[in-house]
Amino acid sequence: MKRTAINELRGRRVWDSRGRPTVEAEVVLGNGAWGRAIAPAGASTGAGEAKDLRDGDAPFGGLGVRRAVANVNGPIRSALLTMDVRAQAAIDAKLIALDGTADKSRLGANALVAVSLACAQAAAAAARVPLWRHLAGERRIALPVPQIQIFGGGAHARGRVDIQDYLVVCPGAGSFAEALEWTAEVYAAAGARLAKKNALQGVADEGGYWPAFRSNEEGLVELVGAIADSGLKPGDDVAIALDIAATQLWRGGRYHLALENRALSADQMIAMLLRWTDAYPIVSIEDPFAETDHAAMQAFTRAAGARLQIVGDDYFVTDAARLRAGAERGACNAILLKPNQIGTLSETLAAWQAAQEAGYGAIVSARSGETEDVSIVHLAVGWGVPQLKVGSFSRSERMAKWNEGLRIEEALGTKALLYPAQRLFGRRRGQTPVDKS
Ligand code: 2PG
Ligand code: MG
Repeated sequence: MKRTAINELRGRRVWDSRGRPTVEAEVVLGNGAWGRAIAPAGASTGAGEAKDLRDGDAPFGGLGVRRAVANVNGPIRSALLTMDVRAQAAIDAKLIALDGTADKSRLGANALVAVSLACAQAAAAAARVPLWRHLAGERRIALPVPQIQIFGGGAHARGRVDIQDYLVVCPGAGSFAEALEWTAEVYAAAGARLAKKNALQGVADEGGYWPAFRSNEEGLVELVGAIADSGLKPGDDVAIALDIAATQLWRGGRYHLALENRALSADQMIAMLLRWTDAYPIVSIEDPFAETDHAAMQAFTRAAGARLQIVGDDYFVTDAARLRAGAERGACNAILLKPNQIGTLSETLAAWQAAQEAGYGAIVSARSGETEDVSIVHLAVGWGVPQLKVGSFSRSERMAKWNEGLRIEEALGTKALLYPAQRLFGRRRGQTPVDKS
């Protein structure tokens, strides 16, 4: 048996951060090196996403993964045994062909992504390097800018507020470690503010506070207040990013803000977001419009794309072809990269490459249902993706990933350079545009 050949592949059911079943895959090589990975799961999923295979019957609300695990232990195992684990593209091509569907629904994107990532982990283990180094080779490396949720809403907090994620980024931080320090202060300050006004209802699915706001805009006011309470400068030190997840609000041609008891047309929604962008230090907005509302996505990008990062999540679903089509029509200027949205590592990489070719920004992102698996941090660093979003600053499925970033920054030593956030967000209103060279 060749040292790097796949000698064993096992699938098993484990549990995610919402207490729901998910798929873990473990790959063992001829030389005994091994890799393991766990599929995450979304709650606000795009219609174009690859499909998890769920049992659909009795236990766990139909979310069981008996069939997906059986696919790992049956057909996927048979197809991959003896393959060289270093041939990630060939492995992923085999997985895609074996599944044979456009949306990975036969074997399940949850089965495929766990296996694909476990193979990458095993290949890194065989080379005796961490996954980020295995992916980067000798390329110069920098840590990504963290995007961290402070308040959670939408599908992650039973719709208590309409906006799904109120996040912070730290354009003024000099390192990954410093960005986390500032975020820790802002997170604590935000919790204290909510508790004081009796608006704290616990934490939402990604660890951000579950807030009892009276309007969606109140979240922006509180976030700016929390940044200032921390002794940091809103906008310069710490700025705001939003994920509207607007597909969730879209019914009958209007955007429904249930909290405010009103429904906006696309034009009214554009006007509201532009007003917010003028009034608050917002540098990035994700899924500002529904995944099918191309006209609004284009109009908003035309109106605000020069000063705002506009991110397609449900809109692009980590699909290189969708990204290219979006770039063609001038919609958004950045993409969210989630491996389980498309199913394999190689397809995720293709989406990142397509983004670079189109001059789009990119953010590697976790899902709302996560685990102790920290592979995505390694993907962001190893591929040189400039931003990373893994939810809030509490709960260990989130903190495991921030902590892994700290370890990588330490391993890089003096070579650790945060991607200059000023470069990413320098087009923000009031700032001199920064030369991209
Ligand atoms: C998103 C993600 C993570 P979900 O919309 O960006 O915040 O949520 O995993 O539920 O799709
Ligand atoms: Mg999103």
